[in-house]
Amino acid sequence: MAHLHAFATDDVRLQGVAAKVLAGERLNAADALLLYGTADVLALGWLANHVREHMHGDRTYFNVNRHINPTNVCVAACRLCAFGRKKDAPGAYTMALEEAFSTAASGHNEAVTEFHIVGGLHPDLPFQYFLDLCLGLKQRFPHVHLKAFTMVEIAYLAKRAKLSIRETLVQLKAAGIDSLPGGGAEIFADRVRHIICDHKIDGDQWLDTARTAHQLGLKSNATMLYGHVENNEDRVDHLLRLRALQDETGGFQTFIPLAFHPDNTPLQHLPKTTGILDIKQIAISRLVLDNFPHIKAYWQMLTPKIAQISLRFGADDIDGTVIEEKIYHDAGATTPQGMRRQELIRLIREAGREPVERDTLYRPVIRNETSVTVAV
Ligand code: V47
Repeated sequence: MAHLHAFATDDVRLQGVAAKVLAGERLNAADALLLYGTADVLALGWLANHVREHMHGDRTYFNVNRHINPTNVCVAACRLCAFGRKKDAPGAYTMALEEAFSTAASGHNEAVTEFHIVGGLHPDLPFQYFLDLCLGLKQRFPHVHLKAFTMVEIAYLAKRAKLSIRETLVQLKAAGIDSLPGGGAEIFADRVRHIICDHKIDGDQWLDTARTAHQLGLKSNATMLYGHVENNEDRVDHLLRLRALQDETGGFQTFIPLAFHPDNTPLQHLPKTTGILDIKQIAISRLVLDNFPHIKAYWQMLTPKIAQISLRFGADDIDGTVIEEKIYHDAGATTPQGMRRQELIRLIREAGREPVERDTLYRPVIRNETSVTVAV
């Protein structure tokens, strides 16, 4: 009850939602829409922070990871994307396996604990390439977690290999993948999907693929791309569909709202997201997704400054060192392509939080001069 007294808002409509949050009750679609509609971001942030501190205290997670994008060749021509290229287009690339292994090695001196591997839907690369990629990485870097391939890539590989989604995931798991990233979810609503990513699997297929991964014991993340042609109803629908699947499987670890970067995409006429929308989206995600353990403020997308502020508006994770980000930089992001461990720690400390280096499964990583161990 002490908290009830601390909560204050000029927006009387928020009081009902606040009472629910403080009582630990689940929010519904109408509540979520009301949160999008409020101008009282401090009250919204206060509530999200209340939930965040209840779940995690001051603990704020980051990891030391490296992104590997094996190819930007992609059969889909998503209007949201500036990364994908047709096979013969200028700038198209596909890494030979040895190239992917040396790319992986080039971040290894920071003792990365995770490779984040996503790429285009390449029309010719055989399924075996992806199995060999995972096997080769595991052989060379046995302690590094492979967070690899979005649900969209999994569905495409399955189609090309003429395998079920389940069998595709079983074989990739045997080859070394440990979990899946959250990309490709975009906005589930068909109307929006037709505009921004017409050739991708639809929302239900994305959710079905995630369900299958979770059933096989693979954790995954989930994302939502916001700030383009979607409306608040589409955002709420997206969040509620994720929450429903999480009730069923418990397989999601982290939700990552991704701010749309329009530059160099066919949607470049659209304005960029604003700081207020970014902060609100973090807070609403924390409040609506009550069954997601973590909300990530991905600094690459949000900028380090907004990501840092997010740590007091509901986010408990700031992603990692990244090293060589390509997808948003092709779309005009001006953030650095990577960040040192010490810099991430400074951002977190200055937000009054306690930095916790984690592995991909959120186990604390303990470092000393000569070795890295994961506390279990
Ligand atoms: O699905 C593509 C997005 C996603 C643009 O799981 C764009 O830990 C903004 O999912 N502007 C891939 N966004 C990245 C991703 C991700 C990132 C960090 C961490 C994790 C995780 C996952 O990037 C795509 C799409 O939604 N994207 N183009 C663009 N122009």
